[in-house]
Amino acid sequence: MKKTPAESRLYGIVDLGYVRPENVENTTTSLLRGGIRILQLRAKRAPLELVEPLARRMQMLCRAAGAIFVLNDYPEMAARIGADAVHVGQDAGPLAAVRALVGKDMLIGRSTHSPEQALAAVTEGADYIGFGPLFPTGTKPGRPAIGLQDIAAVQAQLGDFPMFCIGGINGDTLPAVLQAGARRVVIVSWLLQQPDCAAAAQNIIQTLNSRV
Ligand code: TZP
Repeated sequence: MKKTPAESRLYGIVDLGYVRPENVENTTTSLLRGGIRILQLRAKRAPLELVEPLARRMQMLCRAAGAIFVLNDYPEMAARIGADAVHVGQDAGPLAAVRALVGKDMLIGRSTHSPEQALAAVTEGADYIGFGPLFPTGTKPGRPAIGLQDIAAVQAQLGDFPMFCIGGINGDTLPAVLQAGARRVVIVSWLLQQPDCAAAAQNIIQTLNSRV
């Protein structure tokens, strides 16, 4: 049965901006141990010959844990390695073109930065969306923060469609994000920088499950 992102409230990203290639496997294992069931490899500016073996390894680890593995940015590679999902930005063109590359069974996620983009991505056939950055973040430098004010209205229009709020979310900002109507979040740098990221993920998931 196709795994669904809607089952997850916390989405993790192994970002090579924070994790050295030789630590990808350990970090993946820790995040999965912490209960994350949708996990992305984000490898901006890394050579493709480095990305593909890391993606294959993460796909195997995620599969063994029953988690969704998402490859950021590379639909052809995602198709080649049999990734569960591919995540693309606004610059990837129409989702129909991405769908043509990855086939009918792969999940497609799209980054969105406004209510209009969020609704458009869903109309175009995204299986989930990212919505943000809510706050300024060093993980996506130069991208203006969109704030919290549109979360509730967009989520209300989408029903329980999986919209993952993203950007600058951490243990301190999470309560305000939930208060603003978020049901699902992506946390990148904060989680990766915790001394025990499995325990940190577990705590966040508990908070999400009790508050949402
Ligand atoms: N897209 C919008 S914000 C962002 C991405 C990939 C980065 C979020 O990272 P962090 O470290 O959780 O702020």
